[in-house]
Amino acid sequence: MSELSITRLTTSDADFDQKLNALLAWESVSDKSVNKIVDDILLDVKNRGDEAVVEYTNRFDNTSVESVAQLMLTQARLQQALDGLPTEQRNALEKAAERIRRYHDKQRGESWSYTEDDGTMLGQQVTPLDRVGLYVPGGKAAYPSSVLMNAIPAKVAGVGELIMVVPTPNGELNELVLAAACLAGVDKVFTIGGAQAVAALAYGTQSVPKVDKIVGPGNIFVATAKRAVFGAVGIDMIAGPSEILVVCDGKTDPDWIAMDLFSQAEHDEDAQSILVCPNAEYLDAVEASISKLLPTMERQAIIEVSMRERAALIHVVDMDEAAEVSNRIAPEHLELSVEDPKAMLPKIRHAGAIFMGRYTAEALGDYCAGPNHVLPTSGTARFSSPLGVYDFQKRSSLIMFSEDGASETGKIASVLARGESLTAHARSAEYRIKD
Ligand code: HSO
Ligand code: ZN
Repeated sequence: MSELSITRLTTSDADFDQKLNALLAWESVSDKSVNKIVDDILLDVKNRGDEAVVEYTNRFDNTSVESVAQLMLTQARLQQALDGLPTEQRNALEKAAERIRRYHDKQRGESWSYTEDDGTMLGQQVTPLDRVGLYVPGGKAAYPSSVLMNAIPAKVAGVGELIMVVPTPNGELNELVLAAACLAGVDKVFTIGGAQAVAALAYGTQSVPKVDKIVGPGNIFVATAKRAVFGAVGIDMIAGPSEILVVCDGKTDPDWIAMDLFSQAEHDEDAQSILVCPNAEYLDAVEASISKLLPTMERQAIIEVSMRERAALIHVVDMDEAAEVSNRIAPEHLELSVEDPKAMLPKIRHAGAIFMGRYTAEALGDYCAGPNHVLPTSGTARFSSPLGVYDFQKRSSLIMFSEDGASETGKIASVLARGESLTAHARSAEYRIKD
């Protein structure tokens, strides 16, 4: 048993709001020296292409290659990784991929149009992005599940070419990551990472094709590089540390809840796990489970820091107040560990993913439930959504006027254009007005 004191908050405390704000405060570190290093690398790769990519890769990943060609993996190599997996792992990866694909199939945006009485047609055409770059981190945060979660929606959207980059420190490849890339249908893989990989994708080099959008998580160098190339290419959201908020009615096995809190805490010392409950004794019971289970955890050191620095047990008056607190936090993952989660759902307005009922462990969502595990963090669920097929598609407006439609609607345009003193606009519309 190891005693771990976890922050306790009570909504009835006069300073609850301030305490909650302090608990949630998390600034992504933006470091001037990192900005400078990244800017230099971006410019160098932009100017010198492959040559710079090779130099940075040899320096940062401790390799000794002579060309980018040596940093490219063939489809046969990806297939070999998949074929080499133990059967149990291969089956699990295949089942997860199947479930993720099935869910994302529903998200495909469809083109539409309508025709007005005079024959004018208006609509929206949905098209996939031509080429997308997927960044996969090396080392500690190399998650094959994230390869599936990023690559499958891109392929479902119909992206023409999906290019994955993954650093291989000391030349070591992660077989599970390659197997996931094979299953998800990644088209090309370069074993490069860091800001140099982001630059290669954003600007293109002699060997690395220029992409239209870069997705996937990375360390501070990667995140800074992605921010810097935004505009030249699209990027996905810049993810903060993982978070979980459990809202519980006090009737779920406390060990289950303790482990659910650990499941996100084990990602990172900065991860945040919060439990909200109207029953104070239940909060004590979960705290006891936390102390009991902590020594059994392989990642005890990370979990301990995360729980000590960023976790909280929040006592609320009732479940309505629990929902209010949840909406204020707008968590990445929300577990509704209650008897009737469907009844509670209408009260929930902001959350990246909502895990409903006592049996729905958030961990299933991380791997194989089907929905995406790339979710808005740090309260951004107030205005953004999970990664999805729609992030790999774009929409073009369609406008086709009939002769009669051009004449009638042209009169409106003409008046408005003259109001703006834009005569060419007005006359362009007026040419098409019938006498
Ligand atoms: N919970 C993480 C995703 C992940 N979990 C990957 C395990 N592997 C961010 O939502
Ligand atoms: Zn996770």
